[in-house]
Amino acid sequence: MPRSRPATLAAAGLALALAATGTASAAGAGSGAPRMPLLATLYEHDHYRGEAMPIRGFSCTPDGDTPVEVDRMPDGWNDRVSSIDVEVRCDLFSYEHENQTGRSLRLRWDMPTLGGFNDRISSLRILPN
Ligand SMILES: [Ca+2]
Ligand SMILES: [Ca+2]
Repeated sequence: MPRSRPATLAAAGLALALAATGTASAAGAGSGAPRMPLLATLYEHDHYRGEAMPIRGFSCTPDGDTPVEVDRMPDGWNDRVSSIDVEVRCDLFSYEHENQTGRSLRLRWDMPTLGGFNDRISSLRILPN
């Protein structure tokens, strides 16, 4: 009887170790998984300065990939974007309001300034060009 207790504790310790390993490997797989291609990078200030927000999704190839739509900007990014780096093969439509409404601006290449769209962008759609 005195022997069964340590055995039970050892088994419990093993189960804990396995659980911890499982959690760690799941997190590792997540961070090590291949990333979606970069489609565009949005910047807080003009000329690609300040905080940057990358947008990833299906690559901009014309073989049936779904357009990437950002119906509303992530927290802190509404009406903030001042320059955009658009990856080759992508067309980026930026919109004044959420859900691709309001005035729109089509960007086919990098834009160091956004003119009338400065600090106004509230949604996006990205298509192969
Ligand atoms: Ca800005
Ligand atoms: Ca807006």
